[in-house]
Amino acid sequence: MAKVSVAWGQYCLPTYNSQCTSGDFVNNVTFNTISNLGTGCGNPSANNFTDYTAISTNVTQNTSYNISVTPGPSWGQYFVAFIDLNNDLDFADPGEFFNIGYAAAGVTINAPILIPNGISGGPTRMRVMCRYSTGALTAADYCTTGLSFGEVEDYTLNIASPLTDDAGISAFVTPT
Ligand SMILES: [Ca+2]
Ligand SMILES: [Ca+2]
Ligand SMILES: [Ca+2]
Repeated sequence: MAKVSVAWGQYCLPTYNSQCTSGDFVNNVTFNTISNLGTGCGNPSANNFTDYTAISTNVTQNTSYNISVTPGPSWGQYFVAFIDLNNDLDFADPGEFFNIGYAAAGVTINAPILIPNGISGGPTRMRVMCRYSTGALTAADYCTTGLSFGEVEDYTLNIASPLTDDAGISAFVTPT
C-alpha cells in the first residue's frame, strides 16, 4: 500500500457542544519556529477546528522542543497535543499523545515534547487541543464527540532523520 501523505480532512475531528466564541480556545501556540499568536476562536463550529497545516516547522528526531499555549482570558483549559508519528492519519498509536497540562485563564503553559527516534519522518500532523476545566483530556480524545467547550488547531511538523553521530545507539525502540 502506498504511503499516504498528510492531507486536509482525513483526520477525524472531535466535536464540542458549544462554539469557541464562548471564550474557550487555543491561543498563542509556539513550537520550535511556529509562533501562531492571537488566533482566538478561529473557526466557531461543532468542531471548533482550524487548519493551520500550512504552518510548519522543521524538527529532528531524538530532540525535545518546548510547546507553549495560552487559553483565552476568561476560562482555564486543559491542553494536550497529538503527533501522528507513523503518518497513518490517526493519533491513536502509542506515543502519539502528549499531555501539556492545565492552564488558568490567560496564563501561558509550557511543556517539552520529545520527537522520538525510529519514525518515518517527513511531513507529519500535529494537533493542539484544549478543553474547558471539567476534566483533563486523554489520549482517546483526538476525535471524541460531545466535549463541552474548547478548540482544535492542526499544524505540520517536517521531521528529519536523527543525526548519524549518535551515542552508540544500536536499536530503535518504539515509544510506549
Ligand atoms: Ca485558536
Ligand atoms: Ca498515527
Ligand atoms: Ca494508527
